[in-house]
Formats: sequence, C-alpha cells, structure tokens
Amino acid sequence: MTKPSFYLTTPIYYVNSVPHLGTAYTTVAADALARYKRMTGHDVFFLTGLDEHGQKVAQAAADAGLSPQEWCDRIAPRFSEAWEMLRITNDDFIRTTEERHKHGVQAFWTELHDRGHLYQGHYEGWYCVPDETFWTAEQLVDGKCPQCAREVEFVREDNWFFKLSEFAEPLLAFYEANPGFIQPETRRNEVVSFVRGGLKDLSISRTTFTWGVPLPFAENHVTYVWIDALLNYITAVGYGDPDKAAEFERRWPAQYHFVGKDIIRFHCVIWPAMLMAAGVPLPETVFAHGFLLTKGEKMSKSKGNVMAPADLVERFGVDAYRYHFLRDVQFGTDGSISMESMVQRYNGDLANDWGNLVSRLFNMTEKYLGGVTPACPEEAEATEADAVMRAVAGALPARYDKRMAGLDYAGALEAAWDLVKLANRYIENEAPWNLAKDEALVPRLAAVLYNALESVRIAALFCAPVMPVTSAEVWRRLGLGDIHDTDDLVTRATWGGLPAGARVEKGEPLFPRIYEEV
Ligand code: ME8
Repeated sequence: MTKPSFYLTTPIYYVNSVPHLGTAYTTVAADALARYKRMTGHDVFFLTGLDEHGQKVAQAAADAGLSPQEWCDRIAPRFSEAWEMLRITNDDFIRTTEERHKHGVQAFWTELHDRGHLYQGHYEGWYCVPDETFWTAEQLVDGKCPQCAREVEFVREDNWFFKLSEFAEPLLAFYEANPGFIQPETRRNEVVSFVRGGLKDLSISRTTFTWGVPLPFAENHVTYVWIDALLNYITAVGYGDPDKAAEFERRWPAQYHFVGKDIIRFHCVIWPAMLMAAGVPLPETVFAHGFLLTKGEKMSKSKGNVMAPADLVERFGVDAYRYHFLRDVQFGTDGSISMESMVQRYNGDLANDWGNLVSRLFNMTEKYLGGVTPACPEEAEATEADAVMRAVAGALPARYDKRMAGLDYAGALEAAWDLVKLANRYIENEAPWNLAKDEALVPRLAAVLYNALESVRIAALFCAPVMPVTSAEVWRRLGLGDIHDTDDLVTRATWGGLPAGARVEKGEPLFPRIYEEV
C-alpha cells in the first residue's frame, strides 16, 4: 500500500543573518512533526531552505564587501550545519538562487501574465528593507515601519502589479469553506478582518535594484523578493518542470506551512491569491506560531537579544534543547524563554523524571536479573498497579496522536510524561529492592522489572520525535533495534513488545543534573 504523502514546510530564512533561536524554533517544531508522521506511516517530504534575494541580503553582502552570491554561498552552510546539529531531518533544502527555483518562478509569472492577472503601473510609497515590505504613508506609525518600527525608505518606480484586489472575495469564500486553512483561530480572525477591509494590488517587480529573479516578460525588472520566496514551496516539488510533473502531482498541495505570526499576510493572503490566479490548488493549512520572547521582548537581531542555538546545545545537549522549546512554549502563542526555566525544566523533567528512571531501572535489571530482560508476565497475573500501567501505556498512542493532530506539542509530551511519572511511582511502590531479598518473590521481581522496562521502551517511542538522540540510546541500551526505523508506531507501542532475553546495558546518565548557577 502506498503511504499517504505528507508535505510540510518552514519559511525559507533570509541569509542576512545566521540561524538563531527564532528560526531554529520553527524548524525544530516542523522536524518533530515530520518525525512523528514518518513513524506513523506517512511518506513525508519536509522542506526548509533559504531566501537569498532582495534588498536586505544585497545590503548585507555589500556591507561585507562581497557579491550577493558570494555572501549567500558563505552563509548557506551556517544554516545546514545548524540544522544538522539540531538533528533536523529535512528532505530538501531549497535556495532561491538555484536554477530549479528561478526557472519555476519565471514559469509562474509568465503564466499569470498570460492569464491577464498583471499590469504595468507606477509605484510611489514606502519600503521597509528589514521586512522587505511595501507600506503606504497612512500605514506608517510615526513615519516608521508599522511592523518592526524601523526606518522606511521612499520608493518611486515603474513596476508590474498583480491584481490582488480582485481576490478579496474569492479569498473570503475560501476561508469560509476551509476553516482549517489558517490556524490558530486568532490568526484566522485577524486575516479575515484584514481582507474584509479590501485589498490593494501588489507591486511584484523592482527596477531600482537588481538582486532578484528577472521577470521574463519585462526587461530590467526583477521580481519582488516575497513573491519569489513564496514560490519555493512549489518549485521545490517540481512546479514548472515537465520532467517533475508526477512529483508535483504527488506532493502538492502541502499539508502544512509552518510560519511565525510575523508573516501571515504573505502566507494567508498573497500566497493563496497567487495560487488561485495560476489555477494551482491551495495548501491545506498555514499554522502561525507565536514569538519567542526574552524578558518580554521579541527576540530579534536588531534588538541584540538573540541567543545562538549552539551555545544552548553545548550546555544542555540537543535533545534537551528541542524538548525545552516544544514543552515550555505552547505552539501558537508567544512564549518567554529564559535560562532559569530551561535549567528548571531540564533538572525536573529530564534529569529527575526520565533520566533517573532509565538509570535506576537499567541498574536494577543488571543487579537483580544479570542484565537480561525477563519474559512478559501473563496479563491474568497482573496486579491492579500492573493493570493501570498497561492501561496508561495502551492509551498513550491515541492521546499523543490527538495532541499532535492539534500541534499541541506540550500536550503530547505531557501525555508521554504521564507514563514516565507513573513508571517512577510504580518502582517506588513495588520496591524491587525488597522483592530481591526473598527468593520466593523473584517471579514478582521479574514481572515488576518487565513492566517498568516495557513502559520505558514505549515512553522512548513517544519521546523520539522531540528527543531523537536519547530515545535511540534508550532503545540501544534495551538491546532493541533502531527506534527511528519505525513506520507503524501503534503496533510498535503495543504492550509486550520487549522481547525476553535481551541484554540491557547500564550506561552513563542520559541527562546529568545541572548544578551551576544561571
Ligand atoms: O521572514 N520567535 O525570513 P526570516 C519565533 N524570508 N519565531 C521566530 C522569531 C522569534 N523571535 N524570529 C524569527 C522571512 N522566527 C522570509 C520568509 S517564506 C516564503 C519567506 C521565525 O529569516 C519565524 O518562523 O525573517 C518567522 O516567521 C521566521 O523565523 C522569519 O524568518
């Protein structure tokens, strides 16, 4: 049976700066979902990449004394290295300066031109280079960009325009018919009321500047960077390339575009209107998450409050890094992050609950059972406590799945944690160290350790999308195969899957406690 296709994307990030916690946040969240979908039988295509054109990137290059292309080639590896460090499993990495993309962009705008959606006009207004956004004088706040409060520049040029204004009604009808298209609900309401206010035609080309994809039907015009960038979602899966028609058919439309709330108008208004105009189907869902805040402010490079992912990974490890952002920030709302809360979460959930459970249990297996997994006890012999544990483990796949379907990572992790905490309590209550004192209780000792080990095996499966490294290590120490080599999670998570006679290895603490002051 062919697996259902699951296509999800992150924004393509500007190469004016290197990866930071904000760009890593979207990417890690998308990765956790991609991993989960692979584990549950989907044929996943997970795309991320780089937005390399536009004035902002050209300026960064000029400041560094390099050509724009040289600059992009220098910065691009910083992103791929960061994503490797964070164990991101993207299936493709698109750069907008690649031929495949430029070709697709030109095919797309030729199509819109042929369909009569474009016209030539004159633009006079304001432009925010950091946001690469056009603004009218009325939209400015105190003469500054209404989005980022930075300086704007006056632009006067002959441009090509896309008749975006004609799409207000079709877009409203689409939002109405597809209530899941924009999530969460607050963002949807925001977009709907914006579109109800009417749309202005959009300038799609620039002539006062050259770092972009040339518009094929207009000499000296390069495409406006946003309408070049958005197209990455279709050019990466073969749009405009006749040899890749089958791939495009299979992958598009995407199931999810993950974006930050700063760029919803581009993704929920301009992008669907562009696709409608070209007769291309629309993506299923744009999910806009909130901002990471440090001390109540949006983290951004211009504010100088940006932390580098590598510093935190060095301190906490990659899994704890991923866990923290997905557990402590509710996906969809703004979330404050601080060193204090990271250390607290690390010591509480990871060192105490999870790491300790694994260490104690694997040590006891070594001490009392010679490091060999016992047989799965008969269900008929289960005590009440055993039955509760089996029931909680048995309910986990459905509980976890429900949360993941709503992109509630924190809730999904909480569900996994119910099993982890229960296993800790179970060990406390059943006290294997007492059972070990009496020869007659050895069968019960084996049953207790099996139940706890089996809970750990199952909990590791559900930790794996967020904490791929330590989950794989838990399975390795349990003498099991590669945890990531799973595409039928529900079957894998069935109680009794831990085979008897496997060799359990003790190993170092998975999450050594952090004692230093922060
Ligand atoms: O906007 N909190 O690229 P970009 C959470 N090239 N997420 C954050 C964040 C923060 N403090 N700061 C950044 C662009 N992000 C365009 C996109 S897509 C066709 C083109 C994340 O490098 C969040 O996902 O400015 C946000 O939308 C994105 O980085 C902006 O990245």
